[in-house]
Amino acid sequence: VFSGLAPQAPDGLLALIGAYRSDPRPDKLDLGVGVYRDARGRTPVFAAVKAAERLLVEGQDTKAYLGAEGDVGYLEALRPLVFGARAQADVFGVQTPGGTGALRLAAELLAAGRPGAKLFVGAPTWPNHEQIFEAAGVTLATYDYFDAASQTVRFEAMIAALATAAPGDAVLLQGACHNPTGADLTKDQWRTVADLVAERGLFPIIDLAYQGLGRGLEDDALGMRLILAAVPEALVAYSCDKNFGLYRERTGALFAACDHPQRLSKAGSNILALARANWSMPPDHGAAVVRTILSDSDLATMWAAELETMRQRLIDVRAALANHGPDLVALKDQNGLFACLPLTQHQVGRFRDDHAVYLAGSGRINLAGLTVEAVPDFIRAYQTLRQP
Ligand code: PLP
Ligand code: TYF
Repeated sequence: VFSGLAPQAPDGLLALIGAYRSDPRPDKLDLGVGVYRDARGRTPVFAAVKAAERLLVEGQDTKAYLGAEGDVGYLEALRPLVFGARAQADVFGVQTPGGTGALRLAAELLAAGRPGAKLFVGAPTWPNHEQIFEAAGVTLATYDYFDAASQTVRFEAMIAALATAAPGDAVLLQGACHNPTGADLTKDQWRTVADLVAERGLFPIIDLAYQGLGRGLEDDALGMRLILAAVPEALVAYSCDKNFGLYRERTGALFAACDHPQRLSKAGSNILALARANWSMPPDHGAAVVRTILSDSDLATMWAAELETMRQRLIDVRAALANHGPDLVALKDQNGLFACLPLTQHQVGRFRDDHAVYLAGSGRINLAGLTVEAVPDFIRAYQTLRQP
């Protein structure tokens, strides 16, 4: 068996962790993998998470199995956060190992429910999107999304590409804090996409992995809610790994929304069957932490304040970049951890070799790796590299 396998390249983003760690230069900057960092470069456990964990250590009286749907209280607690005031009877949820697990289930459900359908993904998008959907046998197509030179969403090209989709094709949309570009759709653009998706009978899959890190908890859900309001059925792949700082606890959820009860129940039973065939039951801890926080108003307030501090820090770094770099002004209107700089692979290599700045090969930077104080030096290096 093993000799029949082709060698596979390691994950380019995760490989940056090791490369950065083994660099001895003291002033090195890690702008690679998308984890939040505070101004001291740390990714601390939220105080609200620590408090919830203490409650769990004391109060949890069994480790017996839950069902394939995972922690039902967690799913109930997430619903108002994700869907707001929408009537929630028409949403089915299952806990998943991270947003990644949710995307994998979404991919398998799409392949099972609509064999041969194409999925339109943005160019660029998170590289794992392509791998996850292809691994489940889904055929991919792309829509243009972003132009790095002008730092703008290529909205007309996006709409033109989606207008070529056949009825029944699927489209993957990132709800907020677009990875890798930071460039989100405006409310009007979301409306236009919602109309188009509804009119052409496309099936939306929305990836919401950064709620609360962009414009705020409510605003970051707005685009997704506009899409859901426009279509008869959709999937939402959700992650709590960034907005609760739970990363390695692998805490996510897949939600299916449908205005037709029998169809929703069929989707739900298939999602549970796919979950059983993948991991049987999801890991408990992260979801238990989120449930504990969201069902305790003091802990929920504490969590929201911590998240808001993170969001503000990202805004401050964006403002500093926009102030110091004339060609980076657009970054202050973008959201979340990421921005995509117009750099070649060669320039990314020189950033690392000459300046000890680590970023993804695509030119993506994680803004949380910067401080406001480090911005002028960063911009100087960036401008040196960009000189012809
Ligand atoms: N979707 C996007 C756009 C992401 O950037 C990530 C990041 O990890 C995920 C999904 C998956 O999140 P998780 O770590 O919860 O699997
Ligand atoms: O894009 C990022 O950096 C985050 C973290 O295989 C990540 O989404 C990166 C690579 C990966 C899993 C998560």
